[in-house]
Amino acid sequence: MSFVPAWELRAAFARALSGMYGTEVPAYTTLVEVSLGVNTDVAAGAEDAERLGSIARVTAERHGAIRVGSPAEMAQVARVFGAFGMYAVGFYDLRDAAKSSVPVVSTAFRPTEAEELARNPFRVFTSMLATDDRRFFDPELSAEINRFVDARELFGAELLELADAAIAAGGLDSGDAERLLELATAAFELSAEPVDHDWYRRLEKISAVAADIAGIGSTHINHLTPRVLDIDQLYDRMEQRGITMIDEIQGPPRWHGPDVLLRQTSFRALDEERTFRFADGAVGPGSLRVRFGEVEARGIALTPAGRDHYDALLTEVDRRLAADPDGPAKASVADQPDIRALSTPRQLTARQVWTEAMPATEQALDEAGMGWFSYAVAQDAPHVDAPQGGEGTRRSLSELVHAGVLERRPIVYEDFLPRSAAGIFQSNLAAEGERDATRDAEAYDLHRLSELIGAPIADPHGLYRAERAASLQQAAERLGTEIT
Ligand code: OOG
Ligand code: NI
Repeated sequence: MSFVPAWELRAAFARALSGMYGTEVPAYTTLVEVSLGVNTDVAAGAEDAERLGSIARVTAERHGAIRVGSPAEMAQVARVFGAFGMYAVGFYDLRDAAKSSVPVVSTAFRPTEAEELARNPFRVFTSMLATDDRRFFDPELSAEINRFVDARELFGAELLELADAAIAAGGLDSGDAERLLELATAAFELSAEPVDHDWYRRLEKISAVAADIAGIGSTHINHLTPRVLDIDQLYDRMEQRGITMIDEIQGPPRWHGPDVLLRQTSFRALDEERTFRFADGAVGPGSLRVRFGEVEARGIALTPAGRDHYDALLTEVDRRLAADPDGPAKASVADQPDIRALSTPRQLTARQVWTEAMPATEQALDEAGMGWFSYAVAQDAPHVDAPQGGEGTRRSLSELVHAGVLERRPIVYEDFLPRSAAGIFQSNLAAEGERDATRDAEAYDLHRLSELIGAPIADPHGLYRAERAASLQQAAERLGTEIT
């Protein structure tokens, strides 16, 4: 029997979910095909196409999303994903994300080390229903939801035990590995169990997300997102295939400068047939929209300063759009492909704002302290004098980069954007739902969520900072000089 390490389990898990999802949602298969075509073309067309990730990594790369109903369920999710070397990173409060708030707080489970990400970067955005948020749920309904959630079982004892064993050993023997994969994949399948009609519809009135999470006895992957190297081209090709995408590509605009953070787009959920159980006990067919398709392009991670700048630019885009809802004339910001998603007033405005105010090269982004980069000794690096003691043992980073001794490499953004996430949630909402903004919001942050689920949640910036520091440490050792 051979031992299967966590990263191989993770790669196999992503593949198994992809296989399962493809049979359940045929449009996903089209999306994966088109993504593959775009990636192959981009990789063949540009020398630096793999600067933000090898083609092997990007082709296998997926993120999924699940939603659960309580801290106890979140804690179990942490065990299941822990088996695959995926750990909670980041905190997202989607209750407050501009205009489209939903009653959840979220984190993402993903590998945290550069080497593990390079092997397989599978990640799952995981949301927890905030049943104690009085803007959405009154105390009675909240108690009813909690009772319902506490009584169900998302993950069986065998799965959790195997997960714990995998965490303890950093992997499993092949027999157990297979069983773990089978049980974990099945736990995220859409269940065929009849849906309690009245309960589901009652929750749906408050929020479709609440119904999706607490209206049924199981959870499910609600989308699985491939990564593409050119999302504008993908958008165009999907529309040519007759799949209507949402109006916009979310996140940064397309522009001539470096790609940063995350750009995403999606297509709406389709109605899927489900069985309902009615109040009189009768069972009958119906339909629900719970799943959708999404695709993403990833860029350079921004530092806190870069992120503040990004957020300020978003605010500026909103401000200009409020003043001029049509946006600038297309011709004034054009020189881009003729794609519907790039011609909306928001995109045109964003492009204009970015051209005015965003550092337009990787070097400028780094020098402004806005992007996360790592540094490696260049292959053809000019000779660095051996340190002579005193001042001579130190070299400044910018001096070494300018001299061509160190090469700057972008660190890819491995996380999510709350505003895009809230937008993505809308992909499967038919109605806004009801809420009373005057009632109390529960205060949640990374630490509170971490305490509730009894597992640490890493700060994304801490991880990017550590990757940068490790690269500098390694370079300093190779050069035999201190880098300041
Ligand atoms: C998660 C939405 C967030 C993304 O890519 O931002 C997300 C959900 O709909 O449950 O997946
Ligand atoms: Ni997503």
